[in-house]
Amino acid sequence: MDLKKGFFLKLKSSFLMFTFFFCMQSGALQAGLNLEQLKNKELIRWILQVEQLCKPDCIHICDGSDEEFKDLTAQMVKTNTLIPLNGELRPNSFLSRSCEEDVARVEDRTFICSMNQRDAGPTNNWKEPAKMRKQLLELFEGSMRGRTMYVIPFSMGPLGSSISHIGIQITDSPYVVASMRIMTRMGKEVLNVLENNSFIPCLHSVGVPLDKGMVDKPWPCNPENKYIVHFPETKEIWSFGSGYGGNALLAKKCFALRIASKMGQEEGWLAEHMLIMGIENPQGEKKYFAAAFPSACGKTNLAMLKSALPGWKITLVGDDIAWMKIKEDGRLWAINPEAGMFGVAVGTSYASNPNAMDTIKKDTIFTNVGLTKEGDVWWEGMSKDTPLNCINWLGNNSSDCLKENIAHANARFATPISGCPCVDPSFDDPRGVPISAILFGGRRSSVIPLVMQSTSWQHGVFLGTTVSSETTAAANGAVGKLRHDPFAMLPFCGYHMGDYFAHWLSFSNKTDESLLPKIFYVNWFMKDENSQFRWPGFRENGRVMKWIFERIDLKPNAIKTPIGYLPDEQGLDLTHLSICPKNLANLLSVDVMGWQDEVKELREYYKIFEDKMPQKILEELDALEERLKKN
Ligand code: SAT
Ligand code: MN
Repeated sequence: MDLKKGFFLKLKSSFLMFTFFFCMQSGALQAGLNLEQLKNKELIRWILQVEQLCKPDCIHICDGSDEEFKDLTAQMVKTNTLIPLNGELRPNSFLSRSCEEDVARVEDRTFICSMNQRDAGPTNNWKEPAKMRKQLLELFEGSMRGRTMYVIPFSMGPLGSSISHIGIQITDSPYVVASMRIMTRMGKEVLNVLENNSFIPCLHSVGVPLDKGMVDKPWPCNPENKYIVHFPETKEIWSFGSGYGGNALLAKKCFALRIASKMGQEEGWLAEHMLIMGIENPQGEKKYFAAAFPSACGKTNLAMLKSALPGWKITLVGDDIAWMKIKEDGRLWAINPEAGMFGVAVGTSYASNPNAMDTIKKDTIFTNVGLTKEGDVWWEGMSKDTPLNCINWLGNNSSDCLKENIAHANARFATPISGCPCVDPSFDDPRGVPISAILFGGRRSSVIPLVMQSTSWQHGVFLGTTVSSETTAAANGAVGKLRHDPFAMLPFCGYHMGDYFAHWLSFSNKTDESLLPKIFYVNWFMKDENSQFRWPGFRENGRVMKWIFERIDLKPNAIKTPIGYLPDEQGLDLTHLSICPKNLANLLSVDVMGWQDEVKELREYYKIFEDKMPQKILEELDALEERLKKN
């Protein structure tokens, strides 16, 4: 890591020791690890430089222990940042209510500060790195006054995996520390692995210094000055002003997607916005699928599906992010870099996702959901009736404020994957799992059929570029607006999206194409004239998974159409499913006019990528247009 390019000065070791003793003398270091136990000089330097800049009252280096989590959460209960839930109903679980202006990712405040604007591409906000650094330095100057500065060592992926990487987040938010303990493999063991290896520095401040006499808020944040900034060349993350989700838990979208996608491009691997699931047929044969859907489109539900088809078993490796690499056997292997799920609460129920409901029975931090009078949580869609006298996410009694929702639409639960009843036995395997199928999907009320298969890797990559979806509450802004979201990576690709498409195409040169996963496109969200979903969804999606599973085994249960392979008449297992024939026909046919409009729309959209748009993708578009004409 070349810190000189940033604001960091190389400090002499004598100065380091002086600062260290100074902290000790003044009682600035709290329990946890101390600087002397850190072996990585680069890390010690960085910690002290950040301390000089942000001027916290004390430093706490997290060891990741249960005691530490207990102390932290007890302290946050005292400051009203956390509300402990009824221990009999939901042991070791807490509710947090964010500030009203800090409820989702802020895409318009998210920047990719590459040296050249062209490298950030047309889909990212950009600012000259030197200017952005200057601005950030001013903001971070003294930003942690009156607060504790936490140092969080974390591993993305199983410790010791050749696909894993280490990050260090510095933050002044204890809520972020507790959440990172759930979401990542965090603590002492990570430092042992780190030794003198490199790490991704992730600096975060809520941006609210506490001067003498000031009383802290339960959820401090700085809505006027939010900055989520990535420096892809120096691999640094700086986040200021927000305490929520992907803005503040920097391991997640900032590191595991934006920075890691750039690392993947440089080093020949993939960092993707994808769930990873195991799927076993009644004969006990098992495969792994990865699936990309935009935020809040049901990745968590699909990743732990209880299939409606008897004997089919689905197991969870990851619900949001996959890191994938070609191994010596020529196949694409994946790990889930995360250790927890940050799932959408609203709509989660025993009907939609029983495994998630069982996972969040304990050890969970809920944010922006309702609080029942029994001290439990509630949100819209959890059960049919709203509980009486529920306190909504704003802290108001729901019977006094009938117009307000109980939970915010982007309310979340942070919960450990290890607590999920259907966690895959290979979840923690450093080797990862071999991927047989890649699925793309979005929220599309028309045109895109229930399921289709690409005819080649190149055609599959083309399908990835065509993903568009109706926007959700996961990011600030309008909900339900159709937008292009290639590979479900629009807000998460850390470099030029045209180069990203080319990177995907290059995988067919890295190995024998027959060893690469087969690529599919699914859409559960097609609607009829009355805005009712044509496909029942949820457990019935297991039927689509079965078709995909069998296609990988080359079962000839498909017909070739201009858009790709679709299930033939016997293709989809519809045993005991009641669905009207008209709906089924719509779900499994080619809407030629709709696709012709889609082609026109894509041709326009691709123009934003200028000469970085790979020729092979344009050829796929031309070929699709030709096939549609002949139909
Ligand atoms: O980015 S978050 O983790 O806050 C939520 C999402 O977009 O999936
Ligand atoms: Mn996501």
